[in-house]
Amino acid sequence: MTSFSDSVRVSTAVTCILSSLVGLGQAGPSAASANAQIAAAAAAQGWVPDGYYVPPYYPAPYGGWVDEWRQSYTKAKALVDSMTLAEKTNITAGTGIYMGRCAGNTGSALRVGIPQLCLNDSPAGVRHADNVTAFPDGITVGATFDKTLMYQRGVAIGKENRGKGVNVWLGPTVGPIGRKPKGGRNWEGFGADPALQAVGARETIKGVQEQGVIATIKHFIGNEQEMYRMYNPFQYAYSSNLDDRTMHEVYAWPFAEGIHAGVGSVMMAYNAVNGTACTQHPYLMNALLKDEMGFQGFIMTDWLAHMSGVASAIAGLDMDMPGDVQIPFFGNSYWMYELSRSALNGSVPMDRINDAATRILAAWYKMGQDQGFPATNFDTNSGAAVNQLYPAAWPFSPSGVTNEFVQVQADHDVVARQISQDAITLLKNDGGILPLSPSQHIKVFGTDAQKNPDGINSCTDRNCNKGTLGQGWGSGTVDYPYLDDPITALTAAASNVTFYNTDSFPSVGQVSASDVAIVFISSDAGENTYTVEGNHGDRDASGLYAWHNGDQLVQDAASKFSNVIVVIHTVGPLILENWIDLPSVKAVLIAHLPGQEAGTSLTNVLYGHSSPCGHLPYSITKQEADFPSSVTTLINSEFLNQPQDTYTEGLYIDYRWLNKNNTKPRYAFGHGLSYTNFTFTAASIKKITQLSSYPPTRSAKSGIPNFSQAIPSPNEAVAPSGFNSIPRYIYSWLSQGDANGAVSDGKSSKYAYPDGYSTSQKPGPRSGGGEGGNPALWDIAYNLTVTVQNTGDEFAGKASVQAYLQFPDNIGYDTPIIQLRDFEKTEELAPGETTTVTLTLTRKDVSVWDVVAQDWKVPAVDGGYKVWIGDASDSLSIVCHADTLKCETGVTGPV
Ligand SMILES: *[C@@H]1O[C@H](CO)[C@@H](O)[C@H](O)[C@H]1NC(C)=O
Ligand SMILES: *[C@@H]1O[C@H](CO)[C@@H](O)[C@H](O)[C@H]1NC(C)=O
Ligand SMILES: *[C@@H]1O[C@H](CO)[C@@H](O)[C@H](O)[C@H]1NC(C)=O
Ligand SMILES: *[C@@H]1O[C@H](CO)[C@@H](O)[C@H](O)[C@H]1NC(C)=O
Ligand SMILES: *[C@@H]1O[C@H](CO)[C@@H](O)[C@H](O)[C@H]1NC(C)=O
Ligand SMILES: *[C@@H]1O[C@H](CO)[C@@H](O)[C@H](O)[C@H]1NC(C)=O
Ligand SMILES: *[C@@H]1O[C@H](CO)[C@@H](O)[C@H](O)[C@H]1NC(C)=O
Ligand SMILES: *[C@@H]1O[C@H](CO)[C@@H](O)[C@H](O)[C@H]1NC(C)=O
Ligand SMILES: CC(=O)N[C@H]1CO[C@H](CO)[C@@H](O)[C@@H]1O
Repeated sequence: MTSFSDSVRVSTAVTCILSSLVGLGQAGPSAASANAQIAAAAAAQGWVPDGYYVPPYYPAPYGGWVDEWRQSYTKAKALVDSMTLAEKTNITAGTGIYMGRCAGNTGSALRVGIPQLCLNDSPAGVRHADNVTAFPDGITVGATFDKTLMYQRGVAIGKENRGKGVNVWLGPTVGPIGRKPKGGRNWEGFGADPALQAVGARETIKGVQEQGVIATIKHFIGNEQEMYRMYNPFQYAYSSNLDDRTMHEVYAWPFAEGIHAGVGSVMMAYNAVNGTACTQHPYLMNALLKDEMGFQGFIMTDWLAHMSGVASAIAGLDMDMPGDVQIPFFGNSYWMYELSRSALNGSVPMDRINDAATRILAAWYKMGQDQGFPATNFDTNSGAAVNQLYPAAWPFSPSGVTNEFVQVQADHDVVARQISQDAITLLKNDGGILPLSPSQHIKVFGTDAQKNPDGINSCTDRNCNKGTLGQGWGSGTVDYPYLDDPITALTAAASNVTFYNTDSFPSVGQVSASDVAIVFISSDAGENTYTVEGNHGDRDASGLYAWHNGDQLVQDAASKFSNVIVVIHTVGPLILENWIDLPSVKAVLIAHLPGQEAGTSLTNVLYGHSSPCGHLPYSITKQEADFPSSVTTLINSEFLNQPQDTYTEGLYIDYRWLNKNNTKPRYAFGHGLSYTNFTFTAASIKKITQLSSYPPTRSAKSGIPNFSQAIPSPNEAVAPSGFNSIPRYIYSWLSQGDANGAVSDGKSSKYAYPDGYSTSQKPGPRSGGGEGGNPALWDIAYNLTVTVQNTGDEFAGKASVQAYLQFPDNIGYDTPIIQLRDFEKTEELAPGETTTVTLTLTRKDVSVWDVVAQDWKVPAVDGGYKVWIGDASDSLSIVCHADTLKCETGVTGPV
């Protein structure tokens, strides 16, 4: 087992597979339909609560009717028209896990110039690669509330992926949105708010795709916890049950924004929604993504989440990743050769396959990948220069060059460090203890202050919490090129530092009143692939308390020192009540997940080279139970039944819930202190577009491709004679006998299509019409400006300006009291310096989803909307009125 044992990466991968294999299932065509039936059974069995159902929606809408994509579609369709059936089905699926250099590798169509496409994680950079940057995680980026930094990180991530030859980058993550504070992968995304996620996704996608790399917005949708997210033959994935309005106004909102930004691909989640697996969900793919949101790119599965052949194809799936059935390594697939069979037997209409192939190639053309795109030059399966090329073909894999060690970091450490620094969120600073002076004597406590002594990458996919916590764990990670840890930076910044590398409070001898203790604590989470210290991805064991007895460490330090500063590296909210009010706990900073730049970014803030300017991308409550049990409870497995995760809290996640329930958090969403003070004055609101109740009528789809329906000759699916295949590699070919047999199957029997199945293309819903939805939804309705001044006299700093919308009363819709709609970060303002910030509200921002009309409705045109402006959701001192177009300053906020 050389290739497996000499590579850390592959051995992890094996762990990953093993965990997905918790049981064994059969592969091949019978399994395909069996799985589809199983999924359908969930609803039929009555496991899904009353009222939740999957509306049929067929056929899969074609792409190609949006102007921005027209040229790419024309090229793509022309190419697809010249391809054989086996070429088309080769590019719509992967060749099998560990059957190529990247996390996913599509089949090629070299005859017509289409290479294999490399699909690779992670939302924070290039996973399993050398000479790359380990960028700060999404939650850290969200905490900057800085659109420019979000964009610049996207640019850098795009450049690194391009430099390594990654065609399709598997990010950004906006689902999970962060509904459950204990959810395992919330840190991959930008924070527990649809607008914050939407802006994070949009800016990231722009930055990445401008480099010619296809971005993938994921995971659609309802993957709000890690445990029981995946189907296996013994266990159903949980079903996220959510109503139409909650879907539109909360969970789909960031996806719509990403699609509006032109994202090239969408990844479907592992779990089910309303009882049906996302990867074969006709309403999610055909209705929401492709028709209503006008998505023009391609939809892929999450890894090993493919459940069925025909059912997933007609439900709108375009790409099966990494190509295998749920049990990999045997060379079995629901697509590839089975999709060729399904085409020949007539079960998957040929125009569906033409559309899927065209969507993939259109994205490829749109990013300019037909010209000068670098070939993949690294290998996620091995760090060696030469190794087995197809580890899953062991022991038959040929060897070859696996890594060329291309250096792609450039100066990306600069933006990475800036983000880590600007994310640092100062929660408390009693007596102005911060910033410190270099001459102060510092005692540092906690193993989180120093990098993992076993090696920064010693835990594969960061599946341990040892040393400085710079990233969560799982597929959302990047191997560190280095880790600038806090203790190194502190030692460099201060003249007298003593480090106690322990999480149990040590004997410290005599402490003087002026001594400062800095205590490092952490809380980790990640993907369900790994269990870390009893946490199964989600924080099910630790709950919302610091790991490694960190809360005790703080209390012990506070009993000895009168000046305690707490630095927290965390994936999300923690309960701080055990120590937050202790008089000696003077300052608390959340440094989030800083990636490789954990040290200097922190000391720059601690020593006042920069004022902290991060803001909380979630609320920190006093107790977990301040949220409803629907979000505090992690769904458990159910023997033989499908676990149900029903979103009874509806629109009311995070601060929306707390405000509705009049519960004061410890620190509100958006909170973050500075070393200086800012005033917000001279606010104004201007009406930009006169709205109507509903958006103007969408235009009809024009110029949609005329895809051929004709079933090709069976010969198009047969391998050329003498083709030398790699064992267990997944190909799109059938034997001549099977190909001929498929044609006769199609004549003698018919696939049992679901109710509501149809093959005639529809005009599309009234709420659609462009990428993301009706283009008028992005019309600017109101502009607001506010003057920001740094009124301090010592420190420069950046101000966060946040705009929260309050709908008018009596509109007939229950709406959250306030909802974040836009935000801006100022440049660094010197003491006394002033700037003007503009915020915008689009038509969509002032709309609710009308479930009856199935459209976005402005419930009170020119009505009494209030736009609250401030620097946190509970610090809103300006209100602007959409009806009178006047603003007031110095007011008391709404919550
Ligand atoms: C889930 O069921 C609700 C009905 O309660 C329906 O409105 C919604 O569209 C369904 N969502 C999906 C994605 O099927
Ligand atoms: C499918 O892709 C594989 C991998 O690149 C390649 O070997 C094979 O020839 C392709 N099949 C067709 C029909 O082009
Ligand atoms: C066509 O092939 C697919 C894939 O094997 C299978 O699921 C489907 O039932 C077949 N249809 C017919 C009519 O035989
Ligand atoms: C560092 O500070 C400690 C007190 O905290 C003091 O005892 C020690 O002498 C100092 N070391 C130096 C080199 O100044
Ligand atoms: C509000 O929160 C309190 C305290 O957690 C709880 O007892 C109460 O049931 C909540 N009210 C609502 C309407 O959810
Ligand atoms: C900011 O203003 C508040 C109240 O006006 C004041 O108490 C505080 O000291 C000021 N902080 C700074 C850093 O200037
Ligand atoms: C669409 O293609 C079919 C053949 O596949 C052809 O008969 C028909 O005229 C075409 N329609 C248009 C509008 O090009
Ligand atoms: C509204 O604000 C946007 C964003 O700053 C700006 O591009 C636009 O020109 C403004 N429109 C008007 C009429 O001021
Ligand atoms: C310039 C540079 O950092 N090169 C590194 C690329 O990755 C290899 C393998 O990790 C290192 O050995 C090189 O030092």
